[in-house]
Amino acid sequence: MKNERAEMLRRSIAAGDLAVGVGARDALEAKLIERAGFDFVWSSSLGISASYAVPDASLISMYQYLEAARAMNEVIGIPIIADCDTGYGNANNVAYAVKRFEEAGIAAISMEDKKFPKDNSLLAGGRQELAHVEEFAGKLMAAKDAQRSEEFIVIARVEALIAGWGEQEALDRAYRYVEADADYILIHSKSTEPGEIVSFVNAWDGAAPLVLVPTTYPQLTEEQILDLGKVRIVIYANQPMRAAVRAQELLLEEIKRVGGIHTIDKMMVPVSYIFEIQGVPQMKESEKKFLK
Ligand code: SPV
Ligand code: MG
Repeated sequence: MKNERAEMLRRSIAAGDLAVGVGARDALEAKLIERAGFDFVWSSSLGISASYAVPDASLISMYQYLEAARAMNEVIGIPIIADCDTGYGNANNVAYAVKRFEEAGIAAISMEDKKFPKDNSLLAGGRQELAHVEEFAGKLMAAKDAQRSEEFIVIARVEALIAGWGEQEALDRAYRYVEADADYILIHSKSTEPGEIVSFVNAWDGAAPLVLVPTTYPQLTEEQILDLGKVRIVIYANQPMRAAVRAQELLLEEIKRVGGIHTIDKMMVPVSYIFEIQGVPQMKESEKKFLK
C-alpha cells in the first residue's frame, strides 16, 4: 500500500521548504484551506470537538475524529495531519487508531505526550498532566509498527513546555521520541512570546524536523521560522473556525437587530458560491454523461 498524501508531505519537507497548513473542523473548511493554497490540513481536535460544541477534553470518540478526518480527506487533494490527541488510550488503542486513520488515506498523525483524558493545551488552568516518557515512547513504537505504508508519518508532540516542566525536560523527551522512531517533533508552547520556542529550536540538535503551532505567539512569521533552520512544518490550528464564529455572530446580531434578512447580503457569500465549493458543476458534468 502506498500513501501518496504522506509522500507529498514528505516531499515538500525534503525540498527544504516550510510546509504550511491550517486547522479544519469539517470538510467544508478543509476545502477552503486547500483552495487558498496551503500545503496540508490539520484535522484539529479543538475544531472537531467544537463542532459538537463540547470541550476538547477527550470527550468524543476516536471514531468521531476519524470520520471528520475521513470526510475532509475525501474532498481534498492535499495531505491531512490528523490531531490524534493522546492516541485515545494506551499502545493498543494507538495501534488500532493508526490502522484506521491510515486506511482512510490520512497522511500523518500527531500524538501528544499527555495522560488520557487530556485537556486542551491552551486552556487557562487546564490539567496538563504528562505521561511517563517510556509509556509514550511505547505508544510511538506501537504507531510506527502499526503503519502499513513506509511513507505514513507519526509526529510526536511534546507538551513539557505546556505543562511547565521546562526546556531540558522538553529536549530529553524529544530525543527519546526520535529514538522511538517518531518522524517529526511537534514542540508546543502557550507562551505569548516566541522566546520559549526559539530557545528550544536553537537548542535542538536531533535528527527529526520540528513542527510549530504559533497560536499564542503569532508575531513569529514564516520567514523568521525558516531562518531558525530546523522547523519544517507550521500549523495555524484554529483561525478559520474563530473567524467563522465572529462572522456568524455579527450576522445573527444584525438579523435580530433589523428584524429581517434584508440588510445582510454583503455579509455573506451567495448560495451559488456554496454550490461551487460543494462540487455541483462537476456533478452536473457527470449527469450529462450518466443520467439517462
Ligand atoms: C488543536 O488544534 O486541537 C491542537 C492545537 O491540538 S491546541 O489547540 O493548541 O492544543
Ligand atoms: Mg488538539
